[in-house]
Amino acid sequence: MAVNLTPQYLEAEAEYKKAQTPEEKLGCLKTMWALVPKHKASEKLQAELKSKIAQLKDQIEQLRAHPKKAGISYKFPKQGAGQYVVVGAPNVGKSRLLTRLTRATPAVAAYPFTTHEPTAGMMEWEDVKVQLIDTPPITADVMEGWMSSLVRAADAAVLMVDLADDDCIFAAQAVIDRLAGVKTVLTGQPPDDEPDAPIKQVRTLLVANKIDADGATDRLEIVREVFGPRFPIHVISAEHGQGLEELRTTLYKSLNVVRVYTKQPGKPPDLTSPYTCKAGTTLIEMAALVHRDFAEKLKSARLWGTGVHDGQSVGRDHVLHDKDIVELHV
Ligand SMILES: Nc1nc2c(ncn2[C@@H]2O[C@H](COP(=O)(O)OP(=O)(O)OP(=O)(O)O)[C@@H](O)[C@H]2O)c(=O)[nH]1
Ligand SMILES: [Mg+2]
Repeated sequence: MAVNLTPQYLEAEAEYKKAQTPEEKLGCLKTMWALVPKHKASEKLQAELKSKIAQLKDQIEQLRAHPKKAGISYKFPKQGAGQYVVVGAPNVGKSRLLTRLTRATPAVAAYPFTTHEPTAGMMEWEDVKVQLIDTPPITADVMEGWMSSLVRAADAAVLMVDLADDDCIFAAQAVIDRLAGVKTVLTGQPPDDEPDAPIKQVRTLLVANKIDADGATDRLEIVREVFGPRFPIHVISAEHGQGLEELRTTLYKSLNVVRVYTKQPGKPPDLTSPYTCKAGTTLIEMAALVHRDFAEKLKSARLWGTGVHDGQSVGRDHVLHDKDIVELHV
């Protein structure tokens, strides 16, 4: 059944797309709501309009109640081995993922636009922690102004896709496009970091969620076809747990960091809390993480781990590997 939208509706929609302020947008949406044919074929469109109207009313109310919040931005100091920002269309399961992998408790609900503010949580993996940030949804029409800086500041992103949704490809592409519009490009394999580049490329893992849903395997095939060449894809059911333990490992490993343990001379190593450094970190760079004076004062170091004899003396430029144990002498 076709929706059969009237020319008046299409005109109102064109105005909506041009609208700049939340008030203008709300005005257009109300006109569209009045003009949308109310029958079975347009139910999905009606639901979308309703949720956009509710979201905008909310936004306008918040701006009125907290006028200073207009220029709001969120900063999450990095903690643990690295920071992922979780982005996606409405209702894809971003908040559910946080509740499954961390102790954070963002609201989860069966309707879109549940999350309005970011929430951070720490995910445990073996003896390290990785920081995850849940965010509000992004659509072609709606994206919080502070989202781009949050995404740019993260070490990497998770782009979540809803395998229960027939429109999941378009919804995910809208997220990619909106962020690209503010010079934040989600990419599977970014080039080496160029801190001053105007366009920021953010390493991204695509997480296809709700594999338990009816028809999910068919949609996954299309997701792989469209996005497979651009992003690594990991399949889960956040609700039921499928693929979550593997996801923990993938999230840690994709950060491309190594764990290094320290030991005092004559004592056993401290295996409880490793330092995490970028792969390729040298001994002297790691020593500076332990104490800023160590970079200057370091006289020698012994190492237990990959490619050395136990307790071998190593130089300042020795590159460290995962699970190396170092004894720093100052
Ligand atoms: N069947 C199924 N449902 C899921 C899965 N993950 C999440 N859901 C459901 O999807 C709905 C949306 O989940 P949320 O975590 O609130 O989604 P969100 O992406 O945070 O939504 P917004 O905050 O609106 O952007 C909830 O009803 C969840 O219970 C899943 O793996 N399978
Ligand atoms: Mg949410």
